[in-house]
Formats: sequence, structure tokens, C-alpha cells
Amino acid sequence: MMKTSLLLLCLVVCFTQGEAQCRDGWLRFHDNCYLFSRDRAPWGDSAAVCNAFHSHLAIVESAEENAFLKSELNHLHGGGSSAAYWLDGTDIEVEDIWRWTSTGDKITYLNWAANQPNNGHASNCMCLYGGLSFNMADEHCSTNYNYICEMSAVDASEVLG
Ligand SMILES: [Ca+2]
Ligand SMILES: [Ca+2]
Repeated sequence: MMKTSLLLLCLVVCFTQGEAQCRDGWLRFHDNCYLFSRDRAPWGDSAAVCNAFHSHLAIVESAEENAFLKSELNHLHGGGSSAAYWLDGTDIEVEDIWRWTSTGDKITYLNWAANQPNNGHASNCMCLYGGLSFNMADEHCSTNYNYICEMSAVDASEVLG
């Protein structure tokens, strides 16, 4: 009887962990969940909102992930949008050395739009820029833009639980 209960408990717990889910409103891509904001805020405030959701501004680590984000943004906005979405990248520490804020890692995958980054010390925050086909651009951190939050689906499930 005891063994049966433990087995049932394991079935429930193990199944739940295997089926890590995103929260309502978040989109799944591989092992991560993404929130595309409807509101606009400066880069720092955007990061704070993501942190409040136990997430961080999106970290783009591969061409595949970049393609997913671009595809969703084009779906949301259609072509020719002037919207822009903050990412986690910054060169605020050392000009032209871009790092992901949440990890401190130097950025290895970069998909800058043509002629970007182009604003030097004036622009130290990274976004996906609609006017440039949602490729990466450096922008003034104080600009009010949309933002993308990202968290692992496993973390999302734990927060849900
Ligand atoms: Ca800069
Ligand atoms: Ca720029």
C-alpha cells in the first residue's frame, strides 16, 4: 500500500516536472518561455519588470532563437514596424564590449542590423529594432521601448506550483 502511494506520488511529481509549462501569456520555444510586453519602458525599468516575474530580459544565444523572436515580432507587428524590443545586452561597462547583463557573459552570438551599433557612448542598450527588420541595434537606454522577458520553462513551473 505504501509502495503504491509512493508510486502514485512519483507519477504526479515526475509527470509535472517533465511537463514544464509556460505561464499564461508567455510563448514557449524549446526549454524557455518568452513574454512580449505591450507596454513600453526605459531599458532599466524593463529589466526590473522582467525580474519581478522571476525572469530576465531576453538573451539571444543562437541564430535559431533569434529567428524565433524575429518571427514572433513580425507576426505581432507585420512589416515596416517602428516598434523596438529591449534585450538583455549592454556595453555600458566598456564601450563596444557587449555583455548579457543577467549572466555577465560576453555576447558570442550577434546579429546586428546593417551599420549597427552606430551610437557609441550615447547608446549602450541592445534591442531588436522594427525599422531594421527586428535585427539588433544599440539604442539610448532611456528610450521607452517594448521588451522581451525570458525564463526557463522549468523555473516557470516552479513559480506556478
Ligand atoms: Ca555603446
Ligand atoms: Ca544604433
